[in-house]
Formats: sequence, structure tokens, C-alpha cells
Amino acid sequence: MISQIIEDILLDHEENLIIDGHKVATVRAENTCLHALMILNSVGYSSIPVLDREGRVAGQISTPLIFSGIKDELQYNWDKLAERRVSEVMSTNVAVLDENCALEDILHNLVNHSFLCLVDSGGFFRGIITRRELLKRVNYLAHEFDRYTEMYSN
Ligand code: 2BA
Repeated sequence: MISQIIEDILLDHEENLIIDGHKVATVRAENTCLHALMILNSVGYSSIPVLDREGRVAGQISTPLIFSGIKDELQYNWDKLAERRVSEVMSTNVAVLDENCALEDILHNLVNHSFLCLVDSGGFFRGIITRRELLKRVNYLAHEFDRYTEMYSN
């Protein structure tokens, strides 16, 4: 159980903790590995969410996963970049939480995942919460805690 003061401080900010789905770089499961590699290279993130045709979270993709997926026993087969689909090489180890989930679940999952995918009640992708956004708030909490506890005790 998280203390109410802590929860208030972590969630009480003007800017949204959630990065809206429209601002998140994603690829489709049916895209080729070549397409995914180009997206990863242009956005600069090490891994990004993979969505299915309906817009549900299918997994996550990274450059190392793509390279492993086109490797034969001894060497890389670059022709496979344009042949293999993201769905064939992606990882399904991605944290997916309901958009109304508790702060406790967010904190717990960000320990092992650098970002969490949020979905609506129909399972459709709505956005992500990143470790960076959460840690910015933890930093604020560490600096402002005394001021808040004073406020709460009055
Ligand atoms: P990474 O790509 O491994 O990025 C680790 C951290 O490096 C990011 O942490 C951020 O602080 C910084 N960083 C990397 N690339 C950046 C860029 N192009 N612009 C600004 N900062 C960059 P977080 O922001 O906590 O992100 C955690 C993870 O969430 C990222 O891990 C990435 O996998 C994913 N992510 C974050 N924002 C995303 C977005 N708009 N679209 C897709 N994936 C995103």
C-alpha cells in the first residue's frame, strides 16, 4: 500500500505521466524487419512497442532482436531483413497495464521494464509510461517531501 502523500506528489503534476499513443513510435507486427530497423534508427529508442492490425499491443522490438532474427548459423543473412516480419522476431515480454491501473502496479512494473504500455478496456493501445517520466517525479518527491508533509500536518 502506497502512502497517500507519496501518491499525491507522484501524480500531482501538470504534465501528463502518460505519453500519448500518437507520440509513441510503434511498428506493426506485419511490418518487415527492414521497416522496423529504419524506424528504430530514426527515433533513437532502443526498443519500441509492436501493435497488431487492430491496435492492440503484440510485443516489443529492438535492433538486437532483429539481428538475432536474421542470423543463420554462422552469419547474418541481410536479405532476410526485407523478408521476415516483425511478428517473427519480436519479444512478447512487454508490460501491458490498464490505463486506470494503480500507482503500485506502475512502480512495480517499471523496476523490470523501461516502459509500460497502457491499454483501454477494449485492450487497445493508448500510450506508454516511461521510467524517465516516473523518475522525474521521484526526484521531485525527494526534494519537496518536507514541504508536503508540513502542508498535510496543518
Ligand atoms: P531506451 O530507448 O533504452 O531509452 C532509455 C532512455 O534514454 C530513455 O528513457 C530516455 O531517457 C533516453 N532516450 C533515449 N532515446 C531518446 C530520444 N530519442 N529522445 C529523448 N530521450 C531519449 P525513458 O524516456 O524512460 O524511456 C524508456 C524507454 O521507453 C525507452 O528506452 C524506449 O524503449 C521507450 N520509449 C520512450 N519514449 C518513447 C517514444 N516516444 N516512442 C517509443 N518508445 C519510447
